Amino acid sequence: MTLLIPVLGDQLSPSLASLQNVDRKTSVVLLMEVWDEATYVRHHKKKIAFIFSAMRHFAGDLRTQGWTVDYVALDEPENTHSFTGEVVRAAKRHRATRIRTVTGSEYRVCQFQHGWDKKAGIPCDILEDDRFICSRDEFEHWAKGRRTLRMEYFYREMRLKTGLLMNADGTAAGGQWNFDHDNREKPACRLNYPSPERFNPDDTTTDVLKLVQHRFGEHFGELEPFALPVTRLQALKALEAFVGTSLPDFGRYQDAMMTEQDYLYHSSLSLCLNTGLLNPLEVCTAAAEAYEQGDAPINSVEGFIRQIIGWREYMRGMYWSDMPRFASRNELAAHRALPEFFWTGQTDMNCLAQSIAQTKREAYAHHIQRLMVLGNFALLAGLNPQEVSDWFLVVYFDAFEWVELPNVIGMSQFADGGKIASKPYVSSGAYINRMSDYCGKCRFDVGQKTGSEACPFNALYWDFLARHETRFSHNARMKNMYATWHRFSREKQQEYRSSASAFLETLTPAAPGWARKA
Ligand code: FAD
Ligand code: DLZ
Ligand code: SF4
Repeated sequence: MTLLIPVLGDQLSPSLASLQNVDRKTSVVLLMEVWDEATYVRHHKKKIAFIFSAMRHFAGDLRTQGWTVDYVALDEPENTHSFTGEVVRAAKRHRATRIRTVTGSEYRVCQFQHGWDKKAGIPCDILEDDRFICSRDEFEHWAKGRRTLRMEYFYREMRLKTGLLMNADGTAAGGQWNFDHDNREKPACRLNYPSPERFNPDDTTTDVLKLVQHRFGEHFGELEPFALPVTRLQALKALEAFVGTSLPDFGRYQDAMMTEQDYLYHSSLSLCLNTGLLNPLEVCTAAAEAYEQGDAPINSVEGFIRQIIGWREYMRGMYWSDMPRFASRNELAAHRALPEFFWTGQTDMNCLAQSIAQTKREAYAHHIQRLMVLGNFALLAGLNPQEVSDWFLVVYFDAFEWVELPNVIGMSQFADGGKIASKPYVSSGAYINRMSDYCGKCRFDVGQKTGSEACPFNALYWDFLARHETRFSHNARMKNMYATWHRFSREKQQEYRSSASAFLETLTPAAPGWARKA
């Protein structure tokens, strides 16, 4: 009897449920590089290289631990290039009598897994993914009967559940659940910024880089230099470096954006978390220990832990609560095509040009660049949320549908009608100017409100509010904005709206085929 254990590209954890309590001698672990996964959207070259290299290293680690690993490389002639095709082929090759797999993180992949038993003609056990802090059932239970599903309340439950940053008497460490009001600073220009721990490519990664350049050379983004962590050991080093150097200032500079400082005080650990090289609880425990030892302040540590046990877990729950409909939600009826500059980076709007150039170079932008520059622009301009979502899924090294979709469709584009965000994340140029150094080097003037020299965010902001007045004017958190809008004269309102229209007409739509094959 042979047990076949398919391990997917984001399941690279030694603690994976399917690898526990089985006899290694009668099991074969299957890892598959398949064309379908690398091209269902045309992922950033760095992202493909990261996943393939991490998969190959993980296979090596498993072999060292005594597992038999069947690794199907992309260029293997018999490769059918789909998960299902490879599972069926491997089941035959190894005369497998049973399949044991951990449920895929994405709806699309789960659909495939549910067909494996029939297609391979043997039973297939699909195990829960216990690398999350909150199971899907637990989230459903939390959500049941609640009128609104706000992250903050979910987060408090996760604090209680994990005991992270909790005092012995059950109160929150530091006397508050949330320290965000301390977290809005912009760093002085001449500070010495930390940079994340990076690693020279070894022979395995060098082979992968050649393969990706050869097979995916047309995909978006720059492949080299490539220095991402690709093993668990490297991921642990990156975590240690983050906790030692960036975590203490993570909180106060969390919302800041600086030219050529791609990471600022952010961890860039999302790719390690999302592929399983790091476990969310070990990352949070390392941060909590830094607080307990007096090495990092509470506002930083609480803010960081909230992102992981709060936002990350909450987004997963929200994704599963509304799939598959979530993917096609478009509550604000936004239909404008994604502009070409999202792919080329060629725009005079410096905040967007900087964020896109960095995305091309690193396959990374931090949260505020994603939310308040790129997402903000897309929402104000009324871009189609599915095209925006495809862009985000392609370009970031941490983009897997279960976390990308709720962040884009829900949090950023309000296309879920406000299930995730209590109000749309929109701002004029003033916010970007306050939190970044982008505006000083922009050809547009952030101080001008309308006209061809004015920062486009200014007119777009008021145009958005006017377009959606019926929906948002009764939102308590937006009353002040509408009060200001109504204080404007009719002529001024008209000027804003015409200025926004004139700007929107200058946008060139992207040619089809950038995100998905035309
Ligand atoms: P840090 O700032 O160091 O935060 C620590 C960790 O917290 C991250 O590594 C991540 O695991 C978690 N985290 C923080 N915010 C969120 C969030 N909103 N949702 C889920 N986890 C969060 N995150 C992804 O992992 N994949 C995506 O595809 C993705 N797409 C996004 C799209 C948009 C429009 C927005 C607004 C956010 C998106 N995020 C996504 C969330 C967040 O921007 C990234 O997790 C973060 O920028 C990753 O960088 P970091 O590791 O340096 O994060
Ligand atoms: C994103 C990705 C890519 C580019 N390639 C592969 C691959 O060849 N093999 C694999 O197992 N996984 C890959 N992935 C991740 C999957 O698309 C998907 O996100 C995960 O299986 C989770 O559902
Ligand atoms: Fe962006 Fe406007 Fe500032 Fe230019 S002026 S960088 S477009 S916010």
